[in-house]
Amino acid sequence: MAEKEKAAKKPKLADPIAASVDRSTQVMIARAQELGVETIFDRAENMKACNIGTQGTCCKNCSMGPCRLPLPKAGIVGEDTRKGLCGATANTIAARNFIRMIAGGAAAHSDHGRTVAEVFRAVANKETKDYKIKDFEKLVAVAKNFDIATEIEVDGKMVDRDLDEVAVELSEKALAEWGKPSGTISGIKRAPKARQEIWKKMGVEPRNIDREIVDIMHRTHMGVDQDYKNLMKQGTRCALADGWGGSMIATDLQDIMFGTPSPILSEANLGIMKEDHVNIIVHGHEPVLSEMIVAASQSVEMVDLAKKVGAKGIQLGGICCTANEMLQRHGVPIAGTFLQQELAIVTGACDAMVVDVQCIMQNLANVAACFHTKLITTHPMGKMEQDNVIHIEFDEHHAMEDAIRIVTMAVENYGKRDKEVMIPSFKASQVGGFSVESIKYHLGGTFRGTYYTLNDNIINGRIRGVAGVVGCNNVRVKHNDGHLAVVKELIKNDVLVLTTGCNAIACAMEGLLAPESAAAFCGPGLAEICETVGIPPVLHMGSCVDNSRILLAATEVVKAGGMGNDISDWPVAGSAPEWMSEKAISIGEYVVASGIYTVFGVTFPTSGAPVFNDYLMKEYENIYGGMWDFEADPIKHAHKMIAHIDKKRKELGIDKARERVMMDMASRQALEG
Ligand code: BF8
Repeated sequence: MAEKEKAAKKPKLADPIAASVDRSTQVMIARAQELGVETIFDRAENMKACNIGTQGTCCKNCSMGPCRLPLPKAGIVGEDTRKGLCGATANTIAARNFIRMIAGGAAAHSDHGRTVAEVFRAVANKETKDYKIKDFEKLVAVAKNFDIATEIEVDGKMVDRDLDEVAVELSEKALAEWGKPSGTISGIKRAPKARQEIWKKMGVEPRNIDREIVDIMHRTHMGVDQDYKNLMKQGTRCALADGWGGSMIATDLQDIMFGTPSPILSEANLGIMKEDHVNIIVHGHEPVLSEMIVAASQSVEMVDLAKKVGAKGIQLGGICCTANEMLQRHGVPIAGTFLQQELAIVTGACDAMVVDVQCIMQNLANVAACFHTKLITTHPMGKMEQDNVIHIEFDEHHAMEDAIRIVTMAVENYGKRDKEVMIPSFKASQVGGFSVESIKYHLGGTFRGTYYTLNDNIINGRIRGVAGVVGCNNVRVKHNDGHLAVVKELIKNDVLVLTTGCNAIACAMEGLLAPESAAAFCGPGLAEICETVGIPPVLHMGSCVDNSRILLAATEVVKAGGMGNDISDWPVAGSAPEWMSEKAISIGEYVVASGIYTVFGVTFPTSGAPVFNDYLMKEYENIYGGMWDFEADPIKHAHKMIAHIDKKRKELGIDKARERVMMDMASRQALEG
């Protein structure tokens, strides 16, 4: 083959500087390329996304297709006559695809919730000694949400009910949420009354979690629902079953068993790995596994074993939402975001990577094969076909035993490192662990235990509004660029940011989760609040299932008063600047249907069906008070959110207060000058 032809066939390599804004990621992409190890960044250079699929108008729900309905270059002029073989319109195809994404996302979050509920049932029935109830106060609070009696009458007096009994009843009632034959899921009762009325009127109250997912798979089968509005109604019902159901149960029961998070200091980025320690990276989503790995790796027995093999200790680190779970409850440092998973192995210092479910790239096995790293799958649902992957199935009935086996394997692998270790030195300090309960305490001021002070500072204009910025990385855009640009623009404009998922990790790596960042990045009003209270301007609220915490925080704001009677009334907006997963679509839909205007970046999967797209982005506001939006440019993205926040301030009549605060600040600065 001629040299020229050979060069033409050689796969392209990513430009590390163009691929990420994060220096450790840039360094490690270059290192991978130097070692000839392929990563997702290189693959993205060689495989382009399909335009029609990206726009949501490719139907492959039967074998007569796929029917592809590309958007004409000049847009739709006149009537949209595009249709598939069966006659399905672009709206029908895009709506079917969209709600199938919701079903996928809701299934992932909710099945995680089911696993947690099953472990909780084993705890309640004393079938496992490895897990215990840590937060009894939360047990009682959650039980009340399920209408479980927490007091009983004895001799005419009300006394506390036995908490073991309460736990057993709660475990049964929680598990029933997946399949109860009548009624609606319990979680929706926690939303403001006005919101519940909207859901009732629209007929979108979820019946049970599993049913809403199955319903979507049925109605999107060839030849069933062919009305995009009706399809979306079910999409909403399913997404609400995720946010106010499966995800919320996951968060609540995890808090009961593993502890409700409160602010905790830690670090983030690949620089948390240590050359002279055994490094174990835990990656995935379900904390039932990582809780045991944390305990096992801190045990004297395991630390002694590590010392015996010549290491100074055991360094745990997390990737993806497992990282967020271990951070918020134990302060375990975060090694990186979704896009850094392969790079953690490329350091040459990862002695074991332990994975469970969701957001785990199959290419990890190929990368691990180039190093000494043991890649261990632990979930019956998440195996890999490659021969070098070890499967150790994790079970709550012998959880600690499994964890010790895994940690021992990592320790014994320490001496087998076969490539020069290269750990980038970059890492940042962070404070994580802001639950609904701990925010209440922090912002409570003299009125400890309420959101009154937060409301007060929104009303007086120091805080312009609140934004939930969440979601994934997407290799189609520069890693972390969108996340950081959106968040920095928001806090610069006095918008307090609540974050979860990979956005939280991106912010942590940039130092935005450290209280000192307030002085450097915030507008004067938000900086003043953060400095007075001692919080960062970006509050880490956990993993992606913990977006349920954001729903409940929004509800607390409504309850605290002064800003309308529904979530859609107050100055709040949502964002996922670099989304990629089906879970993000499910989250987006339940957030929007809960009344929050939400902007997505990168691309939007209904853009090929303009009528349906407008339904989500315009008509939705009249139905739910919240609506979808799309903006790829991060600064415009942030300003769309700020414009919505300002619109809500105006509607509430609190826009003048903010002008006064700004004037005060200006006059103060003039005086100081
Ligand atoms: O559930 S943000 S890339 S890690 S899907 Fe995945 Fe997206 Fe990260 Fe957590 Ni959420």
